[in-house]
Amino acid sequence: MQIETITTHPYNDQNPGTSGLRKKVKVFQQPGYLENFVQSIFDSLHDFSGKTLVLGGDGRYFNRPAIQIIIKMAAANGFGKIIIGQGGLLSTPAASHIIRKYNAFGGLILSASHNPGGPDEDFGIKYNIGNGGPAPEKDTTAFYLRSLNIDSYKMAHIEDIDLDSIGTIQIDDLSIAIIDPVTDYAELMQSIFDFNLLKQSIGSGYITLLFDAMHAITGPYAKRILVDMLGATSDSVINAEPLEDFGGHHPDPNLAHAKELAERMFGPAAPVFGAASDGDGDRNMITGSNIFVTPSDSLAIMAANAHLIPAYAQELRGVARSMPTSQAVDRVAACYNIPCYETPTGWKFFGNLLDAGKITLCGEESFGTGSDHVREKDGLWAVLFWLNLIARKRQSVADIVHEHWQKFGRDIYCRHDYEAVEMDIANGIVEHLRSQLPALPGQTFGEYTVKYADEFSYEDPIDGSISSNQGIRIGFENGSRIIFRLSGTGTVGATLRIYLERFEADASKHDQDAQSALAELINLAEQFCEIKKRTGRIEPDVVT
Ligand code: VG1
Ligand code: CO
Repeated sequence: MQIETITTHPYNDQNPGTSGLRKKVKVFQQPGYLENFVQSIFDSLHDFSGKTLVLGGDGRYFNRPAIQIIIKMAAANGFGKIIIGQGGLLSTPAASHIIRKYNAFGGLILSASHNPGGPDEDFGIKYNIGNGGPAPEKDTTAFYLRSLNIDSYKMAHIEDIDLDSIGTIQIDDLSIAIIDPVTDYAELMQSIFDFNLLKQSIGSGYITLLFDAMHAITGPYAKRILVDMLGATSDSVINAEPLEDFGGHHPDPNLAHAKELAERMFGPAAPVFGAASDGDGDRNMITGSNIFVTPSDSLAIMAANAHLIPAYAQELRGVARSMPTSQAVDRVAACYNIPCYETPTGWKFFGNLLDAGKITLCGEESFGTGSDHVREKDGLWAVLFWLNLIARKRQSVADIVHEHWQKFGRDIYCRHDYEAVEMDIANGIVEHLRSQLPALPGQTFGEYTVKYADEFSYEDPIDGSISSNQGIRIGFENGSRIIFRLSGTGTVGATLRIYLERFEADASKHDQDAQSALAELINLAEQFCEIKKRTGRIEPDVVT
């Protein structure tokens, strides 16, 4: 195999964010841009000669050309085997599983997740380590530092690979396996959930369901598992064909973007269960007939009922949530007397806790839930978890949620996102918030007295690493919280996220609409951060 070393010039903006490097496709198409970043990753890793790399993406625009480039680079850098999903497709949780199952050295996942796709939209790439999870911060920092002074990358002279034919291709010492992207993952799901019970419940018509794949990666997975294996009708999966531009929509599973699903779930004759997943298949939105389940509640409900799921019946070791996720799961952990960890935003912070066996379930408010079965959040897993619960409990989604609130109280919750805010204004808001923190504790605003006001910093309990500046928190004596964070996944300007939460113990008040129940906190948040005043906007772009 002939290997060429190609001279390059560094780019100064290849610092991975919350989940890999995300930029506009046009940025990735600059000469050497993708190559620099991939070579920076390989240069920062050690001892992978002859080992296996897993490779796949969510099928968005630029997925295929990027895969052809990465194959040539992985070959030139000495990998012995590359496992690729047919068509260049692998959902993020499936990639995580395949890395683990085949003892790969690591994997490259090509996705910008819920961000839109197409020639003028977003592309992304992230590296996952041998445990199947996102590279920890020490690695992503190393990739970035290397990218700042890289001067060459390596490419092997091989033909483009046929990504659509399953089978193994041998080129000198390199073997390239094109595998079915769904089979291994479907087997894993079968080992976790009660598929016989699910088949009965769906086959008998007790559970009717609707799954919106949003023209993204979960289409083939949902069809195989929900339709072929569990017997759901074929029209139960909508927007099932992965498209390079996701049909021109944001593959973001929330009520605003999964419109058709939302209309049907809140319309007459709604199915029992409805769900959607995102671009790369790691997020989930859970709904039932006329009810939306917040991701924070979903995590808490899963933890409270995990004993009903075959894989978790024996033991729930502990749980974890990202800092801005509501405290609903904390109440379950306290009741069950198991540990509950609070981590910064981003799945990479759960990896050590999962590897060390400290936690079984974890989740984020951003439509992400998962368990120790892989090292990523997992959209279809969450769907199957809920279906299994409905089948076991013989209750509707609404009944499951209300019963949970009755037992544990309700953490009324919402998130407001202000997108594409000018960088200077966003930085000004953060500075302004920071400057108020020392004086806030003890101050009273209406029914809210500030208990603490700080910037979240996390010390990893396993490796002792410290991650600071992970969001500004203002906590009140009554347990309510307002949190401010700048997003680490956007590609235009800055996105300010405001997370609001208030606990309600009184069951007679559980049916309130979150926006009205949180109105006073929403006003307070504006008083603290002045986003409307400073940008002239009148409302958030997205409310979830
Ligand atoms: C967002 C979410 C975060 C999630 C991340 C990746 O990050 O808030 O909880 O882990 O996206 O999810 P940020 O920095 O924009 O708030 V995915 O499905 O985009 O891989
Ligand atoms: Co995602």
